[in-house]
Amino acid sequence: MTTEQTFIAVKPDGVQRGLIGPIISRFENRGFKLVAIKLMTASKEHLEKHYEDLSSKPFFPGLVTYMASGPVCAMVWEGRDVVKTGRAILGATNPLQSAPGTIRGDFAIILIWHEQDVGRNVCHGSDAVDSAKKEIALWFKEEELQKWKPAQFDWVYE
Ligand code: YYY
Ligand code: MG
Repeated sequence: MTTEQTFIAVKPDGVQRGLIGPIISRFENRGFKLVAIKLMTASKEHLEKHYEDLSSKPFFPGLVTYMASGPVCAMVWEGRDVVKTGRAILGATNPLQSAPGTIRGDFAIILIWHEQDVGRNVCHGSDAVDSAKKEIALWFKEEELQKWKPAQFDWVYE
């Protein structure tokens, strides 16, 4: 049995638009297990750590300010290949390129009068197992991660 985990966060635009429920459903529908969840307004320092790999990018200050502008719904999901599958469920970074059927492809708004709206892409997901571990440790304490076996487990996994 795998214990791979990924960090998923509904961004401030997703929380404001009432998309926490639909986003949780997409992960539940694939049989993934929710092991931690909280609503949190993160500090800029916290978000600078979260996005530290992007610190040299021109959009970094705006990204951090935006992510700190309201509550985000931080979650940890567990299951086989959940990091890669989570990215597939999420869709491409740029809403213009995210395919229908993905979270971003279905929910991210394309603002035609705006040059740059990549940042308002509704939801974050870790891009690799290592970054998932780092992000989970940044957002959650070990004791906040629940250990439980869903009743559907034996129906989802052979
Ligand atoms: O992992 P993912 O969120 O799909 O993209 P990243 O390349 O890690 O960038 C993080 C975040 O930064 C992205 O979700 C939106 C924002 N962003 C941006 O505002 N402008 C860009 N040109 C690229 C990314
Ligand atoms: Mg990323």
